[in-house]
Amino acid sequence: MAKERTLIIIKPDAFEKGATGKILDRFISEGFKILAMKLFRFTEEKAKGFYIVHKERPFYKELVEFMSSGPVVACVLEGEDAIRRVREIIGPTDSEEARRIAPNSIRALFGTDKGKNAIHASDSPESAQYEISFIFSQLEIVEDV
Ligand code: 3AN
Repeated sequence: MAKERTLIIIKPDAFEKGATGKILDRFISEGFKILAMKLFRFTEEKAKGFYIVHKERPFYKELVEFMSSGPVVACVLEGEDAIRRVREIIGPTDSEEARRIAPNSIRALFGTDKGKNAIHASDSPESAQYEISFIFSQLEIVEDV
């Protein structure tokens, strides 16, 4: 399996509860390299653009409002099979389900429900590419960590 890059976003709920350091530490201890990192707050417009694939979903408005409700921390992570492995570490979308079936996952440990679920991670190579370039410029990604 080749090295892959993926994007994570520590969502406003996890940032507010002070979980950022613990979440970053988890990915570092699982062997991922952080190639880029940014603390910022989405405007509603930017959150809409980031989540454009979900624009027809019933929860789109709620998702956009939540993601722009406070600061977030976004990172580019690199590692073998990173997209699949990071999705496994974050757990299922619904944090309550995560507590039942993946109790050590990040959403089980730090999320609340389906909406306030602590963390986003890219779900395919296409979405990783779109999401990384949505948030980071080439100069902000370190190539030789
Ligand atoms: P995931 O983030 O696990 O890939 P998706 O792609 O189904 O989940 O949904 C994208 C985001 O939309 C989720 N991270 C979650 O925050 C939000 N979301 C999904 N389902 C709901 C829902 N029923 N109510 C509110 N927000 C939701």
